This record gives sequence, C-alpha cells and structure tokens, in this order.
Amino acid sequence: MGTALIYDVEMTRYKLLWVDPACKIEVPERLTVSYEALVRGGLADRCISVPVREATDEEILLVHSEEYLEAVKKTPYMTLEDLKEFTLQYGDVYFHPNIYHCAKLAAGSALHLVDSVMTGKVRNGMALVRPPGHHSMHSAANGFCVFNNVAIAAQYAKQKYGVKRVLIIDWDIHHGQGVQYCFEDDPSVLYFSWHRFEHQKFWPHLRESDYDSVGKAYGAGFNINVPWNKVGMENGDYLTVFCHILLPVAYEFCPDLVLVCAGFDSAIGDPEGEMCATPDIFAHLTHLLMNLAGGKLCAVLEGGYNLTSLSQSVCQTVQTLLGDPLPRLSNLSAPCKSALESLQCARSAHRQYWSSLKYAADAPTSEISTKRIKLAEKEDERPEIGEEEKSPEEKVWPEPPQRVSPPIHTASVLPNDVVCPGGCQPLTSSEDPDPLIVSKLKENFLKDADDSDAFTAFSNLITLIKKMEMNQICNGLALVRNVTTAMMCLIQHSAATPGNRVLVVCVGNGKIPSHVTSDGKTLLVHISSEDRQEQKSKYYIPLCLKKGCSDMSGFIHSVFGFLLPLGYEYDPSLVLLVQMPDSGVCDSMWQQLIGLLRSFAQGHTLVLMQEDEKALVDLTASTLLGEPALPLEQLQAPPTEDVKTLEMLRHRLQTEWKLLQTTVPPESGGADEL
Ligand code: Q7Y
Ligand code: ZN
Repeated sequence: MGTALIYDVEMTRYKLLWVDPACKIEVPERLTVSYEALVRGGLADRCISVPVREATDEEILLVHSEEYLEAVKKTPYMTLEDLKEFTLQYGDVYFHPNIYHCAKLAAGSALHLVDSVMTGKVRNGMALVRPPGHHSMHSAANGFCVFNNVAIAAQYAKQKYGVKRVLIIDWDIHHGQGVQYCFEDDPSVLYFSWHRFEHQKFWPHLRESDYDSVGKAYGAGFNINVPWNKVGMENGDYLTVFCHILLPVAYEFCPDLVLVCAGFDSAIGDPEGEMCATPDIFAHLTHLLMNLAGGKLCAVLEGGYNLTSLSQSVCQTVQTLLGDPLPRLSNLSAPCKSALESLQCARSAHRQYWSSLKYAADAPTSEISTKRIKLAEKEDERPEIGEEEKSPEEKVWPEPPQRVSPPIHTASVLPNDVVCPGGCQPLTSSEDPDPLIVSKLKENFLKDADDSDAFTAFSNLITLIKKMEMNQICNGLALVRNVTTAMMCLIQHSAATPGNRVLVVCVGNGKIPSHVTSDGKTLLVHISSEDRQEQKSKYYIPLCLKKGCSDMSGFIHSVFGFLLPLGYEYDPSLVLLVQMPDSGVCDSMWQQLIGLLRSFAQGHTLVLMQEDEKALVDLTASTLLGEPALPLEQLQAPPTEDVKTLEMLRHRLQTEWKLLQTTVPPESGGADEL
C-alpha cells in the first residue's frame, strides 16, 4: 500500500499570452519546480507513479453545465484576440489554446487518484496539476481555474464507489467558492476552507466566504469557513484551527474519503497569501488527516506562487503521505487575537450542528457584521507590512531540515512468551548495561526484588530510548510487569540527559507519584476517571472524564482539545504512552491516539503496556509501523459534565498553555482592538 504521485509535463504546456498583472503569477514552472524537488529529494522514486488521463465529458458534467463545457471546448481553436475576449467574461483567469486539454488532464488526474485509492492500489496520493480547480463554478471559470478538479472527484467518488461521506479540506489561502457552491446543500460532503478574507477586502471579496455561511437546507453545518482577517498568520494559528474546529468535526463526520484542495499559497513567501506559516506545517496538517477514512487521502494541487515555498511544501506533504517521521515544529507561536476571533466565530456558528462544538462559546460580543468592511483598521499585535518591511517574496526562512527515517522503525521489548509482531524488531542489547544505570535501577526501582527478568526488561527499555535519542530507532512498544514503575524509571533516566523533554501520556486510572514533573523536563497528561488528582504544577495535567477512557466522545474531545495542543506547545523530544491496567480504552481509540502522537518528537514514541495486555500488541505495533488507525464509530456528544470539567481546566491552563485557547482573551479589551 503505497503513495501515488500523478504528474505529467503536458500540464506545463500552457501559459499567459498577454499582459495581465493579476494572472502573471500562475506559471508553468509551478509544476516543474515542484516535481523536480520531489525527484531531487528522492521522493518521486518512492511513490507509485500513476499516469494522467483526461476527464470525460460525462465526468466534467458531474459539476459543470453543458453550455460551459461546450464553450471551453471551443477555446483550442480560438485566435489570440478571441481568447482574450472569451477570458473577459470571467474573473482573474486566462485561456490558452492548450488549457482545455490541460484542464481535462487536471480533472482526470484527480479522478485517477481517487480510483487508485478507492480500489486499494495505493493508500493515498498527490496529484500535481495545472490548472487548479477550486474557484471554478457550475458555469464559469475563475481564479486561474477551469474545471473544479476536487469537486468533480468528490461527486465521482460518491457515484462510482458509493462513498457516503467525503471530507474536503481546502488549505489553499483563497476561498474555494466553487466547491462551496457545489456542495452547499449536500450533507454528504463536508467542505472546510480557511482563507485570507480581511473583512471581505481580499479577493474574491465574497460575503459568503465568511464564517456564517454554514451550508443550506440539509447541508446546514457541512460548510465550514474560517476567514483570516489579518495577514501574517503563523503555524500556531493554523494548528489552533485544526485542533479546535476542523479535527473534532472531521472525526465526528467520520468520512469514507478525504480530499485535500492542496494549495500552498498559504505558506510563507507567497505573494498572494502573505502568510507566515512555514512549509513544515504541511507535514503536520497532512499527518493529522491521515488517520481519517482509514487513511484514504487524495491531495490535489491548487495554488502556490512562491516557487521555493511551493516546492518545499509539496515535498513536506508527499513525504508525510509516504509515512516518514514528522519534523519537530520549533518556535511555535501562540495564536494571534485575530485568529482566535475567527476561530471563536466559526465554532459558535457551528455549535448547533456538531456535538463536539456543542458547548462552544458565543461569538465575541460586538456586531462583527458591521465591522466586516472597515475603512480604518487598527493595528493588531502583528504589524502590517510597512515600507521598511520585507515584501512577502523577499521573506526568508530556513529550508526544512532533512527528515531521516531511522534504520529500525519499530522495536519491541516483550516477555519470552509473546511473539514479536511482523515488521517489528525485538530489542536485544548486546552491550552490557552501564554500571551507573544498574546501580540506579537497583537503588530506585528494584529494591526488594532480586528479579533478573524485570532487570533485563528495564535495561532493555533504557537501551531502547537511548537508541531513539540517537535516531537509530523510530518508535517502540513494551509489555512490562508494572507500567508505573517502568514509566518512573524511564522518566528519571531521560531527565538525566540535558535537552530532553518527555511528554508522558497516561491512559487509565492509577496513582502517579507527583514529583516527576516538577522540573519541566516532563509534561504528564493523565486521562482517567479519578477526580482526586489535583493539578500540582504546570507540567502535571490530569484530565478527568466521567467514564474515564471508555467514553469515546469524551476521550476524543480531550485529545483534540487538550492533548494535541499541549503536545505541540511542549515540543517533546520523546513521547511515552502508558496504558494503565483496565484503562477501558477501545482498540480504535487506542490506535487513533498512537497515530496522533506520532506528530511529536519526530515520531519517537514508546508505548508501555501491562504484561497481560498481549491482545493489544499486534494492534499497537501496526499503528506504530504507520498503518492507518481503524476509523472510530460516529460520535455522540461528550457528557456535559466532562465538557464542564474540561472547560474549567482550560480556563486555568490557557494563560500558560497558549495553544489551548479557543476564544479571544478577555483582557485584550474585546473586539474593538481587533
Ligand atoms: C487565484 C488563485 C487560485 C493581484 C491581485 C489579483 C488574483 C486572484 C486570483 C488568485 N495582486 N488577484 O490563486 S488558488
Ligand atoms: Zn489560492
């Protein structure tokens, strides 16, 4: 089960033939540099190359009108003057004698990608196409787009494969109004788009790009717009929106297929977007979507006009689809006020439709609608681009570091009577354990036991995390006699190495000595049903759920609302995932949790489970190896009690953990300053 890559040089064979400042950025090199970067990085070779094909008339008509198709069909025979004239009836688009051919290939590429994924030839894939698609409408070309590649693909998947629910994520910096119009009243397609909006001052200047366009009739709730009202949004702003609205709703929607309108004009350096998110953010956005729909994900290129930023972002996306470890996101900033305002508005507009947002706060108080078009904008904490400031294209950012896969992917430390799962490597330490470690172990953890089995297991675990530190092993799992002791031992050991930061995620009831987190070298998040735990420090966070880990919706609510944002902000070098005895967590939830935690620490996760959890070994190993998690069942609303406890906790923690915020902080004086 590999990753498909679709590209054909034919789609570079059209270009702007006259002077038009609005269109000059859409150049053939966008495709060639992206593809060449994939080749240079050794990524193209690792993909399964899928040939392009033309979309048929019938397929194009799934979205477009006959008159429009017939009109476009004539363009290859037009003179330059005719083409210019034809172009004039649409907005921000150009025609060329070969664009019709390319547009058929672009749509056909998206369809072929869907075929490859739906028939199981590949797990996921990306299509590098021109022209883009998300702006084109039933009867109109628009914004460089001729046919709506992704919208056609969604209709096709429903029709040909009986797909019941399609999720479309549009991370391009423009609003894909064409996609919105196509599925506005259709509850089988959930469309999510964030886009530069600036209170409607940014192209395409549509009232319906705002957060309050939520879909119509049966489709109400299935259109999610998050407008950016400032430029300069950063990684933290993007992740905040993923954690606090997109992911909870996407999991609740439970799609059978995920399509991405993968435009990279939302990355730093882009002259259109003017945002500041770095190319490595797309590795994370991609990863966070890869456990939906059993991993069936098709990314189709849309915009992206800074050739450097574009090609780096494409590489990050494809490398993630291939399953390589994720880069650590450093310097993650807190979300800005404007982003929080947009998030708060979108969450409140959707809370009546999604149980995961049921208790979202009201939109900020002030008639935002009257502020939609503002003549004078006050300064936010992010500076506007002034004269002495760099224009977006002169922005510099470091090239994303190489993402190297360790020679061993998944290692295991298992009792003798447990078979090592396929693909895993049993850890055998040839070297004698460090005498210092031996004495420490004896002193602290194996006091009264002269138990050589336990001793070997412990020193194997220490070897395992050392090898993860040296990037010789990506991740691992272990069955141990006592998970708490093993966890304490590893925390203590890890804290001894300067620079280490361990995120410990404990699932299930059990006592944990509180002193472990006093030094900030460990962040412990404990999900359980035991209320007696007090929050003792910034680094010890008990999430108490009424039914502990056995209630799926409460659990997932805390994973997206707390665990993910905390993990991103903490930026650990190692993740320890500990399942306490009788945790009650179900198989699919366990796999989802493991899958999501791979976002951190370059995938360095060690899973600790109690010795008798033999049934979990295969399941755990397969997810650590990169198999997509089992999809969850459709979720219910989390218990009100849980939501209340979690919101109280958020209230307390969000001053120190900025990525937990879902609302504009009150001390900023409300919307007047926004
Ligand atoms: C379409 C697009 C598709 C000139 C402003 C012109 C052009 C808008 C078309 C963008 N500075 N705006 O990128 S993804
Ligand atoms: Zn765009």
